[in-house]
Amino acid sequence: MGPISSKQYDGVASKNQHDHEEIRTGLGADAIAEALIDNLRFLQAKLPRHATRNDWYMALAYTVRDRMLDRYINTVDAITRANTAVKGVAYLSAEFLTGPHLGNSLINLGIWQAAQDAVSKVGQNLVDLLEQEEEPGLGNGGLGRLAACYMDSLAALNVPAIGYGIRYEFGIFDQAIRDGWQVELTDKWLRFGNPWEIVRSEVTFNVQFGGRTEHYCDEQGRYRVRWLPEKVVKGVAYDTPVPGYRVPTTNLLRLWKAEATESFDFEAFNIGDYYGAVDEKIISETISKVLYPNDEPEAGKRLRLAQQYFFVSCSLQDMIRLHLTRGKQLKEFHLYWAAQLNDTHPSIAVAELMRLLVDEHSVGWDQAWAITQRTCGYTNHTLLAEALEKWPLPLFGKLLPRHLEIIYEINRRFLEELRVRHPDDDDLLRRLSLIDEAGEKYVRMAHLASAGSHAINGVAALHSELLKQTVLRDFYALAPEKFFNVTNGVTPRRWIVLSNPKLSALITSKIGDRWIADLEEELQRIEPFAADPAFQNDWQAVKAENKRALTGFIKERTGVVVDPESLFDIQVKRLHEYKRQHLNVLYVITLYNQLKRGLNAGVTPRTVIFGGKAAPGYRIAKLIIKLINSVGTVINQDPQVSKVLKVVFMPDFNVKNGQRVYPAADLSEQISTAGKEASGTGNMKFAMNGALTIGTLDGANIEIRDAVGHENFFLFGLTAEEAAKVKADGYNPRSVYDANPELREVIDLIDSGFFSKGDRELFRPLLESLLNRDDYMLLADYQSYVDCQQRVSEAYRDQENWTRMSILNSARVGRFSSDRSIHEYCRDIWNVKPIAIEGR
Ligand code: F58
Repeated sequence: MGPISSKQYDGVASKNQHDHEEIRTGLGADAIAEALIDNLRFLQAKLPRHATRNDWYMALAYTVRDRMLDRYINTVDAITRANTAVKGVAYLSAEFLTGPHLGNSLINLGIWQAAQDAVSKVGQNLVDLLEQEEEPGLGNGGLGRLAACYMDSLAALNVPAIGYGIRYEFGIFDQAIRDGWQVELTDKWLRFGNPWEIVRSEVTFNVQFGGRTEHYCDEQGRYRVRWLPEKVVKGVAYDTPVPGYRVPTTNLLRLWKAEATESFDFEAFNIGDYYGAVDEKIISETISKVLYPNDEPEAGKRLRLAQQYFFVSCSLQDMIRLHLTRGKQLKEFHLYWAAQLNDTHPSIAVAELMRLLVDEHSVGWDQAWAITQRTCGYTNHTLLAEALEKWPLPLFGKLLPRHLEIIYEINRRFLEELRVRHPDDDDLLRRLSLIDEAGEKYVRMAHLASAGSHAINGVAALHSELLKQTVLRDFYALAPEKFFNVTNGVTPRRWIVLSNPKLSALITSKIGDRWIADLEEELQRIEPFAADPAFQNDWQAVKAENKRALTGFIKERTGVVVDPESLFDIQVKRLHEYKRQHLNVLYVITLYNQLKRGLNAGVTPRTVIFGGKAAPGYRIAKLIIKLINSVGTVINQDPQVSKVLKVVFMPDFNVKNGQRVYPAADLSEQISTAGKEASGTGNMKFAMNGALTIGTLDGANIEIRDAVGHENFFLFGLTAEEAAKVKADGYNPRSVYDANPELREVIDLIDSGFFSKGDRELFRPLLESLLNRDDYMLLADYQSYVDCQQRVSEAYRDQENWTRMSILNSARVGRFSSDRSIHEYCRDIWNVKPIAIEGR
């Protein structure tokens, strides 16, 4: 079939050259092109000549979705027909930060080229259509993105899985920068519809809230509890297929939308209260309205607890329904389902599964508890004390009265057992209790998750160790066999193949393309080329090309013109004091001062790029953004230094922008205070794309450094242990300031109002916090960081050696593929095996 002119199709239904099925499932360019026209006509009611670019994007999305749904059906069929028990994973997460679906789906289905050809047959361009997609920002940062990488890897490894979460109507806010300050704009991602999901109007569950409980004896004389809720909300399933890379398996991301059980309260309506009748609907629907944009939880947000319970209850009811429709018994529930709790946000699952089993399905308490523990696993993502979720008891009891009773009962039995083992240790009991009774009473969600799970894991080796020594120390002493480490990973499909096609082609030209499905084993095969001049040249050319592309993007989004030949020094991540973006700023000002003093002979030109959102209520984080922009304005406009130093803040860092950023980096900033960053995952994305890291011994940095070789990593700063010791010995940041003239000059320059048009008040809160408390020990690490940056500058001047190190970084970080992480979860925690599916 030749190229299809849109004229040929105008006014004519697509000819039946292929049978209907081929249009919906065919993977060749012709079938795809026909499907585009077909979808445009029958799903979108448009003629090609009237179609906008967005219409074509939608047509392509529907076309791709059809192919994935076909595979999904085969996956389900394989599971239901298997003659042995097939255990599936339920990944419970309040956040899934998937990023745009189109490009990733084309790669995983293996139809990129065919789609490109089909799209050009209809006179469109694939790159333009990819640009159209509005990303679902249903997560805050690393935790939500990790869930998305894990969904990709589960499918790639043929592990049956459902990702369960919330279909927020508004995801993480869009960030704009006005006058250097962050401004938040609502994320209206569903504005033009979402072609990737299908609504399952028949898959709905009721979720109860509030009210009271009644205890009674049933006909058989058994003690029972009835929950008489004040309110019932309906959860409706919205499914997005998740295709595995070049395998038949296609899993589901099932997100719940909240709806009112009755759209009208007819009683209110009948007595003429029209608005009152609609009110109820509005209250119900607020549950899935908006993602909380906080980077740390705040106690006391009733709606957030309601969101958590809402999606967990729908998900567990759904799992039980699937289990029973497959004809299985509830006593074997844990043999068919592994439920992973992505942090404590879904930890109410422990109490809810108990409630469903005991109250709704009449399973005895002990058996229900055994099932619950065997089903659940808990992943912790933070050690920050302020980030550990706890709910004020009165709030909890009012919203979930039955669950509070269940938690009391779990706690009573738990403490009883403990008392037998440790009869005289009341303090231990107080520390382990699911209820914090020190002052105002709270339900401790990490304790509920730990008690109710058979496995507890941290997300990097250091983090898992610190977990055992600090926040979960008592739980570790009690049951050390429950503790695991699973170091995070990221999917190479999105973070190399999709975002860095040129590097992918170069790697494939040397070692074939097996690395995409087996990064850990295969990627190291490029190592022998690290010192090969021709390969180095090609490697450099790819990086240069990616940097030029980012240069254009920066110009478009910020107006700043940067030098693509300078060292691209990048820090992109959520804004948080522990991540220390302001330490980076202190260095930038140090460099500026050096340049002003005329120390620019042989300088390495640098472009320092920042990106990341601050929680809307986090004042100091927002002030750091303002500081970055203020420093940038002064430096970028200073003719004496701006040729060799530029500072840019890229607004609205998200998945889509990440895909442009990681491939263009020379230097990856991973500079958190040691002991504070649980793992980090951006660090892995940078290294895979050939950036060298400047970093502390924190989170997965430690493992990355061990993997790439210590000589290929720029290390600085105190270790977690040293930092703890310095603090314990009475850390005094002001004495560091007093003793270091270069640091003093930097702080004094900010203090003088030099970057704030003479306003000496603006940055005072930041400086005061640094000089008086410095909780995150920036001043303690300052000199070590500056010295290390100096080593970076020198190293970059030897381009041949830098390129060799860059290649070695990529070659040696294969183990940070999320495929490896998922393999470990399957083996150590879930006891889940891949399924065999016949098919494409
Ligand atoms: C992040 N946590 C960790 N939390 O900070 C990071 O080190 C780790 O690599 C990543 O998880 C994946 O394990 C994180 O992103 C959140 O975004 C939560 C959102 C909801 C409120 C509490 C924080």
